[in-house]
Amino acid sequence: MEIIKTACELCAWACGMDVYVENGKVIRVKGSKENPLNRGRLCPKGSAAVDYLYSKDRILHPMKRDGEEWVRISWEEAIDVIAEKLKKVKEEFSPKSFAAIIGMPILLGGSSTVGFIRRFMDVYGSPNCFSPESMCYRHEIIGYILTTGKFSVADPENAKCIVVWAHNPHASKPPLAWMIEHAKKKGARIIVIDPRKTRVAEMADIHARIRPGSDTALAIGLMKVIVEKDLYDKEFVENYCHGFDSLKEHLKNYSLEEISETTWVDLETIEEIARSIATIKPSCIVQGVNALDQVPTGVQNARAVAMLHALTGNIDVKGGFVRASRVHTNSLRLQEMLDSIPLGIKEHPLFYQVWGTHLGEGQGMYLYDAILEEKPYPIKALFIAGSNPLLTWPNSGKLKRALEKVEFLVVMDLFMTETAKMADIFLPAATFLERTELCDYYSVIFGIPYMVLRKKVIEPLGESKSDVEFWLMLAKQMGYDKYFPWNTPEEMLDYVLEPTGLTVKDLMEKYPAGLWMGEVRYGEYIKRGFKTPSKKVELYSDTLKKLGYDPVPDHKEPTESIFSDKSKDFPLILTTGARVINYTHSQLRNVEKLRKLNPDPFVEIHPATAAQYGIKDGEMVVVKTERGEIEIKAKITEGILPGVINIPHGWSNANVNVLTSEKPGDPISGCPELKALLAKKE
Ligand SMILES: Nc1nc2c(c(=O)[nH]1)N[C@H]1C(S)=C(S)[C@@H](COP(=O)(O)OP(=O)(O)OC[C@H]3O[C@@H](n4cnc5c(=O)[nH]c(N)nc54)[C@H](O)[C@@H]3O)O[C@H]1N2
Ligand SMILES: Nc1nc2c(c(=O)[nH]1)N[C@H]1C(S)=C(S)[C@@H](COP(=O)(O)OP(=O)(O)OC[C@H]3O[C@@H](n4cnc5c(=O)[nH]c(N)nc54)[C@H](O)[C@@H]3O)O[C@H]1N2
Ligand code: SF4
Ligand SMILES: [Mo]
Repeated sequence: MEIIKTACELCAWACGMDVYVENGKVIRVKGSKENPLNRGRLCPKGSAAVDYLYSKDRILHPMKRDGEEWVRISWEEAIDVIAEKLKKVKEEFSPKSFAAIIGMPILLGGSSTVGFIRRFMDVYGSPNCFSPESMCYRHEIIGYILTTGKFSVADPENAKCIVVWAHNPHASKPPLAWMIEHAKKKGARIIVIDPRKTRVAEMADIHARIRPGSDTALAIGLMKVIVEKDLYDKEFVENYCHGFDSLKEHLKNYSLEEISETTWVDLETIEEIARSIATIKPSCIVQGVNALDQVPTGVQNARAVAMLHALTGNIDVKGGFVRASRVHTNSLRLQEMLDSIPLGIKEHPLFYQVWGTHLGEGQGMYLYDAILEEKPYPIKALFIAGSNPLLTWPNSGKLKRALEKVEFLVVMDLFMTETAKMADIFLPAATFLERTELCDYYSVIFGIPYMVLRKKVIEPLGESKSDVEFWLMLAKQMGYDKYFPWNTPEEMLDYVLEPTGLTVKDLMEKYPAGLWMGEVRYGEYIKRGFKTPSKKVELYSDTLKKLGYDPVPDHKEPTESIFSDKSKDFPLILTTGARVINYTHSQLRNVEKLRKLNPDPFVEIHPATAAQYGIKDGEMVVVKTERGEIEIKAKITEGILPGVINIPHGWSNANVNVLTSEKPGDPISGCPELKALLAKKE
């Protein structure tokens, strides 16, 4: 029996995984003790990796559509058909008429996997690459960069006061939950801001049960207390912040009473949170991965989080808001294509780049109309790899019409997903246990400067192939050899790794469990300042002002506000997508031991709201918004606020995205609103 060390990819965090292999078959998996993140633990999803790998539902050969039927084809035929079609689209329309949606598993393949697909598109001439970052995390990155010039993360492990804001790590980020539990044992104060009673809320010292979509108002309230009660770090603010006086003026526009009414958080709690983060040192705010993004103030919420760290003197200090150095590798992008603008960027330029830092992709919410209305130009060929947008992207009804209209749809996946069912060509993907890739993003998600090679622990099952292998084959067929001189994904990885002085062989043999690739540097700004135009933390943003956005975060009601007339017809606040531990988005419903833990989709309803409508626990109810309706099982729980309902995403039999809208909600980033909508019970 061989034990191969790799990194899990069943959700976003890359826990170290020991894989036990016997005669070319995976027998079991365990958490790697050496991994700095999970230190030997795995969550239920990671523990079920063997069932996932050998699922009977996997499709292990390419197929093409023939009317209503699927016909099995060879890889050669699939590549021929795809290459032919791509050449035609380019000749008859424009290279821009080819678009790709890459999903979470591709993003988690590391910078080289994403970079490789982007390189193909660069050579072909299309900038139109999209990912779930249109609605996740990117907005946080933009907000942090606009404020401090860099992307930082909270350091809860070393903090004495931890604010967990719109985040449910016990379901969504177990390694973080373990860190917070540890910090709590060491005496850290835990503050949770969430409308729902999550597990971390249950162990918290303060739980602010906020009205969904009103977080910017709360952030303003916290700043107001900190500034007006003289609790801020004067030395840091005087020397390292730009626009303090403007912020101070802005805060005068609000009263704490108004903020309390807007947020449903009482005055004492607002004051207590503000005092805690300002006076307990070090303190940090762990922002959730998407909930604060998916509102009209998505980027501004992240600005507010960064600003609160600055006002309280917690930037670049151990236990505060820190940045780990990143691994420097060769980029696979063609630099000359960076100026070619994808869809949605004319409308949201900061989504693409901030002060010359390219964040690199289109705003996917503009893809719907590009396909349906052919505006500003038609999209004729669409590739979807590692994503199930029919369940995970908003406004499924409209997206379905778009997928029906697009002339040529290729889907690469492990399973016949709802999205794959619409494809012209299906390509069978290999899982993370059947391919080699670089997992080089621990520093971005946890501030841990660590890198590990995710390894091919067994040969791909059937005819499945890794995504990179497919794009490499297609590149050769298209005659792009000059740009793709590599024969295998491993050769490409050696090129990417060059600046590190390491090779795939080194990572396999010398550092199988991974290695530290840098350090967390504290107080760097003292020597260098911040990488913003003012060289300071920008409490007031001239960049935003110039582009016509609010220079200082300002509260905006969700487009569908409970205080608007629409609430007469749709009186319930709907928040969507809260994670459960055993599933990742639309995945893993077919793994029996995970399904048993949570067999059905549900809508969480408070007992008082249920009583108002006469709904019993377990009863099927119809939930409706302006976009559509779904039938779903009621789960009555004190865990949600009265008047608010919560529906997880990713279920084909009760798809919450039938209810959501793809309309860009955040004017800066174009993020759609998925966290505060209005709904009714039919
Ligand atoms: N098991 C599992 N883990 C995952 C994933 C998964 O699908 N399954 N997905 C991964 C990905 S890609 C992501 S983005 C992360 C997301 O991980 P998280 O950021 O933790 O996301 P959620 O669970 O959607 O939301 C966290 C909390 O935000 C609260 N919330 C909802 N609306 C609001 C609001 O308006 N204000 C405030 N303050 N709180 C609100 C919800 O009640 C919920 O408890 O999880 C990652 N990890
Ligand atoms: N209403 C609502 N919708 C949401 C959210 C929400 O909070 N509310 N959250 C959003 C967020 S934050 C995110 S990140 C998105 C995620 O959206 P998606 O990225 O679409 O998420 P998944 O459902 O995980 O889809 C991944 C697909 O890739 C397949 N797959 C797995 N491994 C591989 C591989 O190696 N190669 C290939 N080619 N395929 C593979 C899986 O079988 C699965 O079908 O969902 C978003 N959708
Ligand atoms: S939290 Fe679970 S699914 Fe996510 S990487 Fe770790 S073990 Fe895998
Ligand atoms: Mo996400």
